[in-house]
Amino acid sequence: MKIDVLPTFGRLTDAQLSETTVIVVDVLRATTCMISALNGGAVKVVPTVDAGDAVALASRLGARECVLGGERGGIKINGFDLGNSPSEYLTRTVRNKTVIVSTTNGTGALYSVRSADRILLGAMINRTAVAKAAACEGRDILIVCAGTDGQPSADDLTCAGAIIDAVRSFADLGTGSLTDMAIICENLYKNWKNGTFDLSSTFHYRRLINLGFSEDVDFCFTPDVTDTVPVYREGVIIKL
Ligand code: 3SL
Ligand code: MG
Repeated sequence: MKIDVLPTFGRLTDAQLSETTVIVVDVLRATTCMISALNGGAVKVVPTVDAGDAVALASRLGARECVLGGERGGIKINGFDLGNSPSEYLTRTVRNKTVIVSTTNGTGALYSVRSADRILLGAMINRTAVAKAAACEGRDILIVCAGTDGQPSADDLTCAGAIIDAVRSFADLGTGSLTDMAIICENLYKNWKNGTFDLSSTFHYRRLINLGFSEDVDFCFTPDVTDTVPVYREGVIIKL
């Protein structure tokens, strides 16, 4: 088994996506919110890149059926029901509803891998569960990070490293199993865990703190809160 990490999403070749288990990571905060929505009782999550598409889908389904969530620049989109804080998705608001979400980077990352055979959603809160599910698939693993505005984001790279570290409990990762980017991510995670790397100096992490979302950030970086592993298939996210 080989593990690679893409620091930002982009155009992916069929060769990168076939015979591969893809894990999409947007730890701050899109994939953490989507996992939380399923834990909050949502029937499914439908990600859209364009906010207008989200609104159009919501009006087709009707307000009784769905909840509209998402952000731009970290702030709730005007007219949407929810923003992009995990706590908003862990409430009765989403129970038995279809959650339609559009976010700055996370929904684009999902769309970019839509043709892959198997797509799982990863975050720190489900790092061991998603690592186990991916390892059990027995295929090579490609972790696709959402990044921030087209740039690599240290929060995602650290989370990717946390997932790789967890895969070690379920698969034999010998020399040569990890690409250099995967090795870098795993070391970043180890440094974060032992306190020698401080995420609070990094761009998106700091921006969320400055916007008043420090509780979100703390939750998003709490490992193994849940066993929920979402799978993204035919445009819809459900529990595996
Ligand atoms: O980029 C995204 O998809 C969001 O998760 C970004 S934010 O953390 O909500 O600002
Ligand atoms: Mg992010």
